[in-house]
Formats: sequence, C-alpha cells, structure tokens
Amino acid sequence: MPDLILALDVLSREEALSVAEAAAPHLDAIKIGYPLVLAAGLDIAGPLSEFGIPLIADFKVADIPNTNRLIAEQVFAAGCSGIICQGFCGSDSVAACVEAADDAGGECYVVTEMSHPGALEFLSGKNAELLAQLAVDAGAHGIIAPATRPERVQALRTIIGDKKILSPGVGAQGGDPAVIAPLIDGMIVGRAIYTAEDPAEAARAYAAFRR
Ligand code: O7M
Repeated sequence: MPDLILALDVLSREEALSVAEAAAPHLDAIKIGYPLVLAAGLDIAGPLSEFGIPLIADFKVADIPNTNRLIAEQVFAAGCSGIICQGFCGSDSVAACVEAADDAGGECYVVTEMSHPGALEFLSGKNAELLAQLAVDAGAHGIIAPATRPERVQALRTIIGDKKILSPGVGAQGGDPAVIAPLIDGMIVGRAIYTAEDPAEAARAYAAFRR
C-alpha cells in the first residue's frame, strides 16, 4: 500500500496551514506547487515542515540544466525533501535535478504520463515509456504516473522496476484508490481532501489504502 500525499493546492498561507495541520496525522507527505507558492511564497515550506512530514516541491521543472539546478537548489534550501521535474527537456536537464537532490539528500521524481485527458496528445504511450526509461537512466528516485489509467501504471512499472511511482488522479479526477493503491508507492490526493468540510476526516478516509 502506498504513502498518502496531500496535493496542497490552496491559495493562502492560512488555509494551507489549517488544512495541513488538520490532515497531517493521516498523511505521509505534502506536495506543494505553483498555486500555493505563488500565493504564499516559497517560505511557506518552513511552517509546513513543522508538521513533521516530508514536503515535495511540484514545479514540474522543465528548463536547461543550469536553470533546473538553480530551481532545485532553492527548493531544497527551503526545506523540501523532494522535487518533481519534467523529462521531456532531456536527460541532462533531469540529471541536474537528480544531482541537486542527491547533494541535498533528497529525491527527484520525473513526470511520465499525466492523468488528464489531454495527456493522451503528448504525455502518454510511447513517449511516457521513453520518459520512464530516461528517469531510470538518470538515476531519478521515481516517476509520476496516472491513477486515472491503472493499466498504464502497470506498463510503466515494468520499465522502472522498484523505483517509486507517485500517482495523482484519485478523487476529483475519478481514479479509484482501491484499484491504484496496490500498484503504486505514493497516492497524491488534492481536492478530495482540501475542499472537504472536514479535511482530517477526508484524509483519514484513505487509511485503508495507506501503508
Ligand atoms: O486530486 P486533485 O485532482 O485535486 O489534484 C491532483 C494533483 O496532482 C494536482 O496538484 C495536480 O497538479 C497534480 N498532478 C495531476 O493531477 N496529474 C498529473 O498528471 C500530474 C500531477 C502531478 O502532481 O505532477 C507532479
């Protein structure tokens, strides 16, 4: 069974801290990204890390190696222990994020296939498989793959072996936790928890699917 990772895509510092505090006992990690960091600043990572669970920075980093490294260094200096990058910029760009993660004692995850319908235009099928192989070759710690397509997660697993699969798409996007949980290492859930009237109870409801 996987870790439960909250996608904390709320738009204020106050809401972020209140949802995180309520849900933290039922979580294994929190993912922060553009929505929250643009609204509240990267230093939100400081108070969030006080809840005692790892923070994963989802900036889907996609640039030249030097820029990727500069972004990754900021993320780890702010207190995050993981970073998510895109793979389609190539192996040297991914390697820059992996190196920054290794230097910080953190982890780097590479997006392969995405969870939304539009992913089928580019970020799926053969392209996703090439990206998964690139993640392995670059020494990444794992990949992002879609809870909305469990059969694709299984296909990508054959490429990455025992590297981690973090999987978004459960809840608001229709993914079924009972189907996806046995296939993955981290289940990323956003709206189903942070828009709930009682985020603690909503997070606790995933306990049966959590390691
Ligand atoms: O549960 P949701 O749909 O409210 O949130 C899902 C989160 O996962 C949200 O933060 C998305 O940006 C993210 N995500 C996807 O939904 N689909 C993907 O293919 C990839 C991600 C992601 O986390 O990539 C790192």
